Amino acid sequence: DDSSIIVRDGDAPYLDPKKQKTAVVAILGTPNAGKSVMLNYIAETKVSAESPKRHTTRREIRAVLTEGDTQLVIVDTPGIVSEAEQRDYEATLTRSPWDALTGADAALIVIDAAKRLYEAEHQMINRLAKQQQEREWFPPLYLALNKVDLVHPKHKLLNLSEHINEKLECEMTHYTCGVGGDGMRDLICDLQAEAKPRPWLFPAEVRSDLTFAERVEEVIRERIFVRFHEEIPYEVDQKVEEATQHDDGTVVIRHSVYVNTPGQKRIIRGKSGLKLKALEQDASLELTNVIGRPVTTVITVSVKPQR
Ligand SMILES: Nc1nc2c(ncn2[C@@H]2O[C@H](COP(=O)(O)OP(=O)(O)OP(=O)(O)O)[C@@H](O)[C@H]2O)c(=O)[nH]1
Ligand SMILES: [Mg+2]
Repeated sequence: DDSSIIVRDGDAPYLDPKKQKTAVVAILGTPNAGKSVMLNYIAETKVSAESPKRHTTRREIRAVLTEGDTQLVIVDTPGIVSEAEQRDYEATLTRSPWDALTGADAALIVIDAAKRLYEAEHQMINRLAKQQQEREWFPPLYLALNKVDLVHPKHKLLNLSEHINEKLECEMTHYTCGVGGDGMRDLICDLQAEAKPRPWLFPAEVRSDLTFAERVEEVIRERIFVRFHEEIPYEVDQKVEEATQHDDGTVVIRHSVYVNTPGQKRIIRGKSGLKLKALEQDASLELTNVIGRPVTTVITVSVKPQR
């Protein structure tokens, strides 16, 4: 039973619910824009898997930051794709990324400023603009032009900002580097200012809406996305079998990974099981950071039973 192991990654004092303020912020953007990196930066810990591959995030994940009287609940979403791709892609998701706007106090639109705008970005911006014009109330939009570290010369950012702001009414445009943190504090302050007097949705010390097992899975999923290619990261099923905390504080996690074919199993194990060993070490390191205690991860790979 892993319920006794609590991920303690925040420490905020008690506050009378009548004095509490809350803002729910949906993050929207095309695949690979850096949404999950931004969410993890705000949460100050790894909540959502981040990787260089498109479609790393497949479902909504909430991260929580409670500072002073204000709780920010940031909703990570799967990337928004072009209309041509949308039908097939959204069929693989339980919820459309757009659904996150419902009930949000604000939306954070993340754009990869280091590449040009493609069909998916144009269509996303146009759809937001249309909804903004048509609806009586639409959540205030904050624009993050992300990956500024990769943009040279910097005046390109102003052109991009002007272009988007002509179409979309944004409260503020931020220039951010999600990996380095540039521009992130100002952005967080703006989002906190959207908080309304309302009891917090999560206890102050909680950093996400994921269970312990889900957080472990998300970290291991990320390491699989980073280390394995083609269809493999998209096809694995995962299960935390057991998490045991020893008297000395160390945690041992037994984790199963299921793949579709014996070939995929061979790739994940690698020659003499070396790839799997590296994955275990990598996951252990990352989980040690997240849980704040030394973690040993043992991963078993099996082929899914054929129907
Ligand atoms: N150089 C640079 N890289 C960044 C920045 N932000 C994110 N990245 C990288 O961009 C890649 C994608 O980041 P994610 O946060 O996983 O992207 P995402 O928008 O969540 O993507 P999906 O979940 O697939 O929709 C990762 O390799 C990140 O390290 C940034 O500010 N600068
Ligand atoms: Mg993501």
